[in-house]
Amino acid sequence: MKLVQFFLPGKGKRVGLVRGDRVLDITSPEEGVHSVLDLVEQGKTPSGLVRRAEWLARRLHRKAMDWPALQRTPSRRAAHLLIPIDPPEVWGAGVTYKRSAEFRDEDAAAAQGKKGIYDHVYESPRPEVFFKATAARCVGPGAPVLVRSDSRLTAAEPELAIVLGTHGAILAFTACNDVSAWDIERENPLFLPQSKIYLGCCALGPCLVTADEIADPYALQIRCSIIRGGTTVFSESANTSQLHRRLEELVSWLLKDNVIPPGTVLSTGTGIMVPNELALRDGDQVDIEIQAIGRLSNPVRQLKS
Ligand code: DO4
Ligand code: MG
Repeated sequence: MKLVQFFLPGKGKRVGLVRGDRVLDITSPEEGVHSVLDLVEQGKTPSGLVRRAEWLARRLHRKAMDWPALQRTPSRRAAHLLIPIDPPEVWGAGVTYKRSAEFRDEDAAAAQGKKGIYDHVYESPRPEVFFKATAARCVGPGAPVLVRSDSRLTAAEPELAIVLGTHGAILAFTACNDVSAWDIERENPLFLPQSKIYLGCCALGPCLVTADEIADPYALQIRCSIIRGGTTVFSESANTSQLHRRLEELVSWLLKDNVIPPGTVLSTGTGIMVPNELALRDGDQVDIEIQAIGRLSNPVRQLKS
């Protein structure tokens, strides 16, 4: 099952169930369903979430929306997609692909003469798990991801993300752009939170795909493209088969002596490293396409100091 949130002029945020090319509006204030997060909190488990959404779709006979038509640039005047969940917390896992460890170690060596911290994390039983964002710092499809005013080298990090329920159950999947200020991270590892957490640092979407629909989460193709002035200047892919950790392993480290609210998103790390020369610029567009999930597309804006 695919779940979305969309904006409807005059009505605001709606909850949608995608069926083929149609989107059923399953918003139900009477049932306490104003958002996908409400549905996640009520559903609790993957099957509970699917049952709850199906039940609402049967009960409410509303006119369906056109799925392709919702995928347009956000505007107050037209229906469009919103972030598929307003996550109370977003966490990131890091250095979960060999490519990420190698690339970051080469750059750390060039910047500080130190090599090996990323390789250590890649091999270590303990994964890198970091706090990434709250709903207010995240954007949905078509909304701008931001480059910090004090960064000159911010990169897209295309990642598979999971949505967690109570006790860390994997409820659904989505695409995440873990936008990161690499120059700040590289200057000193202690600056990582400033590289990762700021306004517009995270994009999620276009939809949530419930866990029952992803037969093998370790066999998903991920492609990232950067479009500049109408030309695709970067396009590369990775596959979640290259993910060095099991999803349950990442979740169990996140939950170790930690409490996370239902609807928390955990992004699983990037296997695609964009070359430094293609640091994000104002006006770029980043497309992240994940098999079985769809395409998350966002423009880029550089914040001015
Ligand atoms: O340690 C830096 C961040 C790692 C990360 O975000 C990733 O590998 O995706
Ligand atoms: Mg990342």
